[in-house]
Amino acid sequence: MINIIGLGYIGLPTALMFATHGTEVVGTDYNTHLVNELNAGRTTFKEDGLEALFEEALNKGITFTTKYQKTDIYIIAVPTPYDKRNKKIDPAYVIAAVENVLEVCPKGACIVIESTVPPGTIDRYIRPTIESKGFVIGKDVHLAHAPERIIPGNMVYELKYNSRTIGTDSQEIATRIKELYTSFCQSEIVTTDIRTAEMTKVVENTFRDINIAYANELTKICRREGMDVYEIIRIANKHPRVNILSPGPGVGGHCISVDPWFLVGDFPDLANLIWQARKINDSMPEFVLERIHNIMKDQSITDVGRVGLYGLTYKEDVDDVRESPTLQLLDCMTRHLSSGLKVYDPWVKRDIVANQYHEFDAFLQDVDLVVIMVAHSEIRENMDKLQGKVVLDTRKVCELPNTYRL
Ligand code: SAJ
Repeated sequence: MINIIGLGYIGLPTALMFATHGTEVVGTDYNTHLVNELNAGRTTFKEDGLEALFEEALNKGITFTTKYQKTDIYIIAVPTPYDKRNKKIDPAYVIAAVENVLEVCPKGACIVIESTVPPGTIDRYIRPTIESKGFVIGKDVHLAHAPERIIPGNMVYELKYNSRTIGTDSQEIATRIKELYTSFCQSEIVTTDIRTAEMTKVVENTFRDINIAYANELTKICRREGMDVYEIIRIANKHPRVNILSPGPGVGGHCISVDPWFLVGDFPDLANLIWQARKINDSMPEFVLERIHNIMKDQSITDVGRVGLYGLTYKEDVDDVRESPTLQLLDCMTRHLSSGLKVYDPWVKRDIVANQYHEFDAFLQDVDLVVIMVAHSEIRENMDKLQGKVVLDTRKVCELPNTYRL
């Protein structure tokens, strides 16, 4: 049996994957409401293929509780909240989870940390926590770091088919944990030491951030020169060794926009490119605002209340708004002491900003300029509803007349 601690975006699908591939699983979360929902047969967020996997896992006997279990393997996938002001994550939940495990685990148990943590966190916080409780690492308990790599929107597929990294202190534990993940992971599982696993995960997300920053910087250059950045990237990407990502209104989410700061924070004198990339991507919401301003002048739209932002989440077809470019843009407007933009997102049911709509048609009725911030399937499948509107399309999904690009 394994005990998965933390049943959020990563912990839940991972627990379900283990449960449907021959491992007995108990999922633990301190949130009673979430545990009750799962026990009542309801998933707690939307994700392609999750419902079916959940059904199958329930049939295979997965259970959910708020209590930590006595077992040999613990997988910790708790959140690592991010503090925007000092660009640091708070490892308190990971530390608390480890402490709770130590209260119940038998001798020789293995604690696998899946949560993404800044390089060095396990040495700096987790080992001292364990040792301060009188446990000897490598004898009483073992440690492993198996950072997740799945992309929201395609998690179920990627759990099976992405390669994984497992960091441990010994080959024996590496073999034991690798065998466990092999039950469902059909791709290569690389074993290494814990610090390398921590660093590799952050390096992967930083690489993507830098690539997107390149696309965004090209967008600004092409805008000034009156050139089509999308056409340039499309052609450049035909080169066998070039693969530039897509420009956009900014980089959001809890991963790509956060992880590079770990390197900037720890190596301020060395992480120059990484820092510049962050600055470029963080400047994009302001660039979108400038574009809105120019288009309003161009189209003689004088009332900012007739401008609508489509999309509040950090990317398409997910309900996660963490660090979303739209929220960054609204924040930027508030700092410029103006507001009044209308906002709508089919994936965000609760009110989180001013002037937020919950009906697509009502939103469209009240605006003349629609800014596509997120290319949810809803708008891609209903593009004809934007006929007659002025559109600023930051995602290159709209081909209607009167469409502006970044
Ligand atoms: N974005 C662009 N242009 C692009 C691609 C993305 O502007 O060409 C924007 C998105 O709109 C979004 C942000 O970047 O605002 C991040 O989205 P994403 O889809 O690139 O990545 P995430 O944050 O959903 O997931 C990433 C993935 N990491 C990599 O691909 C290296 C995923 O595999 C990780 O598991 C995840 O971070 C994580 O949890 O660390």
